[in-house]
Amino acid sequence: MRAPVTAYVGVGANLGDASATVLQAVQAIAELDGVALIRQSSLYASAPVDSSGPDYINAVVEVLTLLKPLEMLLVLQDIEQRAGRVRSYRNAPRTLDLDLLLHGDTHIDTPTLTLPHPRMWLRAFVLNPLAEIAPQRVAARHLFAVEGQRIARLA
Ligand code: PH2
Ligand code: MG
Ligand code: MG
Repeated sequence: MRAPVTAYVGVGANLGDASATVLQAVQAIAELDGVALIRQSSLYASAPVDSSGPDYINAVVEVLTLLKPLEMLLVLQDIEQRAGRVRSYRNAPRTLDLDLLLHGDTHIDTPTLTLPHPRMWLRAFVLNPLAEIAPQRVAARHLFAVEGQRIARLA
């Protein structure tokens, strides 16, 4: 038997009805075999970072998962595909982006997956929702470093 591991997934969208897409994605994550949804952050509206188009809607979820990191990546990519994600170019506007941020204490660096997510500490749209649901995982200095990025928690 595999032991369940706590993992965090970043959810983002900035095309179409982004809020509805993010909420549907959270639901799809909750319904995955071997994955239990533990917490979900509020939705946040954030200015595109190294990207273009309308503001993003972002959220972070905490799950307990029996899946290994690469298995998680595949099921998350499957949810992206089902939401109509088209992979055109890096950081292109997208209907749905699901990023595996943390998977237990896993540290890996491969062409397909790097954990922890290599840019998560630079992004308010990840750190603010993560700090809402898992404050112990976000150092104050990291939050401080992204204070200049425009982001608003939605009601
Ligand atoms: N995702 C990106 C690039 N830029 N900016 C915001 N505000 N939110 C995102 O989710 C986002 C981004 C690449 O995945
Ligand atoms: Mg991303
Ligand atoms: Mg991604």
